[in-house]
Amino acid sequence: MTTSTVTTPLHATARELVGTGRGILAADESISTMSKRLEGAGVAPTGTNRRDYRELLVTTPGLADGASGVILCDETLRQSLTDGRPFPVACAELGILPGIKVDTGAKPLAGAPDETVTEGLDGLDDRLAEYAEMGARFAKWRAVLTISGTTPTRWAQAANAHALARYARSCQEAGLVPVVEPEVLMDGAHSLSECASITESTLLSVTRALTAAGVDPAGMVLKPNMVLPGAECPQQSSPAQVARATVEVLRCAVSPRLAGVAFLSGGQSPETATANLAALQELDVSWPLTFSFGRALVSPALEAWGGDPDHVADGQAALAHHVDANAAVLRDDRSSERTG
Ligand code: 5MM
Repeated sequence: MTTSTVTTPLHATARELVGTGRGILAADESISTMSKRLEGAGVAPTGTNRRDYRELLVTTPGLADGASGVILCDETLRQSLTDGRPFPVACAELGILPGIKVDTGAKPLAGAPDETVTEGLDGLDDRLAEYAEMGARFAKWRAVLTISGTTPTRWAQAANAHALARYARSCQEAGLVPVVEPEVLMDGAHSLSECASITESTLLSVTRALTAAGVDPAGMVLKPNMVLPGAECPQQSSPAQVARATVEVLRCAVSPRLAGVAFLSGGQSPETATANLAALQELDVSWPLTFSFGRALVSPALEAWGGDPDHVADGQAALAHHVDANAAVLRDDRSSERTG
């Protein structure tokens, strides 16, 4: 699977996700995370309200102009819009590739106090087959690494890389594009260079595991953190510094054949995430660099909606504003897609 240069349906889907001057909307919060966020906005955490909120997001007018795909969670993928269309069907009709989060969360890792390994491999092949049947075109799995005096340990990096690689290979065999998300959190007071060094060793470990698993880089998307100083670091960095540090790490740690890189926002404000994404476009790299933001896109929309049916349009306007702002800074690689 690794050496073919033939363009496959997986390559085409991956390029549609990341090579069309658009990005990915991450709306795959687990039931517990989404419930907490709804409660924070004064909305009751019911299945109906989670559904209404995701319907608001995916039916935002013009969303497909800036968003190539949307990541949903299992609950939403099985729900329907008020007009009766199942979410994956409606997304496809709206011009947005439906994706599905398939991990079952970060759980304590034996042998590594305070660290986690992301689980969800048990029964994964059967779930992927079902999701593909329901219309999902890509999948996502997130590993979480923390920077402290003692972490991440090599063991936590290796365990998470191994799981990401097994997940990615299973996705490709099921005909789904894997979005591989190893997130080094921005929590802490570490410097930009510490984040660079930890992100590099994390990505090298992921790349080695993907290669060992025979994952085709041209049929996958990498979803990493940008290289940033910790949120509590007194010395913050400019977008140009963040972009340079991020690209240096990517150049040494990931395959030049990746379909593309779609960054998570990781707790940055919407404005900072967009400014950093814009600075990244200025650098010469072999992959499209785009966004797969969650909070940096949806937080303003949730706040504007607040669970009030009369404010659906306000929520949609807030989402459209941030999706458009990010899409506007992207390079459009559609010409390379056409010439193949
Ligand atoms: C949307 O949040 C996703 C799911 O989180 P939980 O499973 O913990 O509820 C999360 O994986 C998200 O897709 C990424 O972290 C990117 O989101 P941000 O907000 O960092 O851009």
